[in-house]
Amino acid sequence: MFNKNRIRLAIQKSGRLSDHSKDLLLRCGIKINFNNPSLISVAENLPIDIMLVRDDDIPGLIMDGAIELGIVGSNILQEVCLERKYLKEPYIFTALQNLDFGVCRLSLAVPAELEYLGISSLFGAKIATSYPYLLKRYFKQKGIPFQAFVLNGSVEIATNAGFSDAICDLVSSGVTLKANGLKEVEVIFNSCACLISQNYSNIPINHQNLINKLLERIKGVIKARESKYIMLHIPRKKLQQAINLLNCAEKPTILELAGNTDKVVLHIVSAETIFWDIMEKLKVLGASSILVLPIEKIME
Ligand code: PRT
Ligand code: ZN
Repeated sequence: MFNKNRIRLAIQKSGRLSDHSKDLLLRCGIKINFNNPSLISVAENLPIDIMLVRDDDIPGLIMDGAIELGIVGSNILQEVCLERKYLKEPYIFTALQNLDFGVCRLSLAVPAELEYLGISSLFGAKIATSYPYLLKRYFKQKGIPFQAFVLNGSVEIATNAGFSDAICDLVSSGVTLKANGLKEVEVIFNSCACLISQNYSNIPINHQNLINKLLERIKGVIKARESKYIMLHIPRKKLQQAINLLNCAEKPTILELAGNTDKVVLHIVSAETIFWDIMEKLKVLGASSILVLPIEKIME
C-alpha cells in the first residue's frame, strides 16, 4: 500500500533518458539503489519513490493523477497533450523545469537528392512519423495538405522502402538521416527532457514542499554543470580586460599575490563555456596559472 507521505517520480526505465535521469537524482543527493531489479526504487533519505516505466507512459500517469512527478522528453509530452486534446481526455500538468539532457529536434527530412523549395514541396506528400499529432499541427499551421502514417520505430527507412515521400523524426547529431540518404529540411519542434508534475495547485502542501526542495536541488545541479570556477594570475593593469573576457555572472574575487605587487589573483564563477581561445586571449593579456575547474554544487 502506497504511503501517502511519499511522492512518486517516474523516469524512463531504459533508453536515452534513463541514465541521465538517474544521474540527476543521485547528484541531487537522493540515496537510491538503481541496481535493484524492481520497477520501484525507494529513496532512503527522502520520501520519494522512483518508478521505472516506458517514456510514453509518463505523461498519462501524471495527467491521470496516478503519480506526482515525471521526467520525460517534451516531444512525447506535447504529442500526448495533442492526442488527449483530440480525444477529449484530460491533459493538465505543470511544467516545473527544463533539464539539460535529451536535447533533440523533431524534423522533416526528404531524400537528399530531392530539390526542396520550402514546405510547399511537400504538398500532398506521404509522411511517415511516430508523432502524428505534432506533424498534423505543423501542417495545419502551414495550410498544406499531406498524408501522415504512423511508424513506431525505424521511421528513417520509410522513404528508401518506398512507403513515404518524407519522414518526420527526432534528430540529434543528424548521422541517422545522412546514413539513410535523407536531408533535414524543417524543424517542427525543439525538445529536451523536462520535469513535470500533476497540476501543482492541486498537490497537497507537504508534497509541494518536497517537490520545491527537489526542484531547488535540480536547478543547483544544472547551474553547477553549466558553470566553471576560474582562477588565474593577471597583471593588475589588465584586470578589467580579463574580467570583460570572462563574462561572469557574479562579481569576481580579487586577492593579493604573495611577494608580487604587479599581479593579482582573480577568482570568478563563469556561466560561459571557457574555450581555448578565451584562455589564449587571457594569456596574451599576461595571465598565468589559469585554472578552469568544474563545480559540483551551487546553492544561491
Ligand atoms: O522504451 P521506451 O519507449 O521508454 O523508449 P523509446 O525507444 O521510445 O525512446 P528512446 O530511449 O529512444 O528516446 C527517449 C527520448 O530521448 C526521446 O523521446 C527524446 O526525448 C530523447 N532523444 C534525444 C532522442 C534522441 N535524442 C534521438 N536522437 N530520441 C530518439 N533519437 C533517435 C531518433 O529517433 C533517430 O532514430 O536517434 C536517431 C537520430 O539520432 P542522430 O544522432 O543520428 O540524429
Ligand atoms: Zn518510447
